[in-house]
Amino acid sequence: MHSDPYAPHPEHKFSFGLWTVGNRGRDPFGDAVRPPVKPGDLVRLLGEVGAWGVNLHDNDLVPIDASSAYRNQIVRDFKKACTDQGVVTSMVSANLFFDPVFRDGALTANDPAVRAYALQKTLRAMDLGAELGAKTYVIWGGREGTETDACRRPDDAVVRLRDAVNYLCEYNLANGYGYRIALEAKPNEPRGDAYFPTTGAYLAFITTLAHADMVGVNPEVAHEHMAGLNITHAVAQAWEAGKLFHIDLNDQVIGRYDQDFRFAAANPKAAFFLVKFLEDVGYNNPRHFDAHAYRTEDHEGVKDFARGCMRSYLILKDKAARWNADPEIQAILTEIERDRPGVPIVEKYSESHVKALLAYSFDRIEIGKRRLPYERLDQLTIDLLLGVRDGRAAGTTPTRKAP
Ligand code: GCO
Ligand code: MN
Ligand code: MN
Repeated sequence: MHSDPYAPHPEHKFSFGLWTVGNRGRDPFGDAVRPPVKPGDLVRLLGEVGAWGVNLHDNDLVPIDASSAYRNQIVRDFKKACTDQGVVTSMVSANLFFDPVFRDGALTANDPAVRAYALQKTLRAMDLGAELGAKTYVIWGGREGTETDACRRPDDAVVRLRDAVNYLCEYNLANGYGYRIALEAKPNEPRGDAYFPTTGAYLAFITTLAHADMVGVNPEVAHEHMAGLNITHAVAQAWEAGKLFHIDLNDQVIGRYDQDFRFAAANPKAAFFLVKFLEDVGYNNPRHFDAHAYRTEDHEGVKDFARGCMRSYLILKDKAARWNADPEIQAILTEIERDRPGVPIVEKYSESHVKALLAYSFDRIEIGKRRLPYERLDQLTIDLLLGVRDGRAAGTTPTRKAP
């Protein structure tokens, strides 16, 4: 019997939002093409395709006007569906973008009552998630932005969001929820301009919070691509800062509308470097596919979409292992950073180091002659990705740590 080497397992921590597999294919020009599916049935779909976790906004599960008795019934049924399917609730969030009350923003809106309502809704979403066992709380400021900057000073929005996140951290502590709060940036859509357009902007913001240790980021492939940026660079900076709490995997052609394509569907090479990075560093938080099936698909197609996200991740993970074990690739990597005897140490400042550095005479011309065979290196990568290079040589182990 052959077991599928690209089959998902719980240790991969693959998760999907109710809004992703439940997406009905509505877009600004056309109505829904798929019938609504109940949350319990979406969990069954996730169990069937082999996902580990489910994520939700409060109102993906509980209607915005539900009575508390109805809410409790829904939560009970949902918990049962999760237990039956062996699917965990991984992440929760509050929907602060759909209802008309949030048309001017939520936590940064001008009307103090809107801000207070948004905060109350978030506290209740945190209660809901805690009841379901979620450990990650995501804040995506869908409506926190503008079409015209005449409406408020942008630094007021920064202050309002800081006050709100500080408040939520206190609530998290007071209730012993143990959430890790992850901030998700997006440059635009649905607003003309969002206040925290990139992961880098949030990384800077986090350092100004009262409980900075509790707060990290949730970078999304499509969002960095929409801004024309390199997702792997953003993720690497977050990782290095100890802030990569969660990740939204999908795909997006730069310069297009907010596409939310299946992971690796549009830019497989960029997806490869991202997966390779996550695997090289040992990222072990949830891997969330925040995407949806093409509008042309039906319910079966939604399963193809979900399976495809996970399968592409695992194929790229296998390619990354091959890349790391490829002797020719590794030889190039070793050569391009080979030490040169006698060159002064620059990693750490000290009086003697600086003296040695200032006294050293560099042969600039000679140094500049080292070959940097990146054409060859990139082509080897392409050969490997396109399947004409195996990447592993028999009996070969990597000679250096993964870069
Ligand atoms: C988007 C966002 C959302 C968020 C979600 C969780 O572009 O709409 O990516 O899908 O991730 O609201 O907070
Ligand atoms: Mn998105
Ligand atoms: Mn997202």
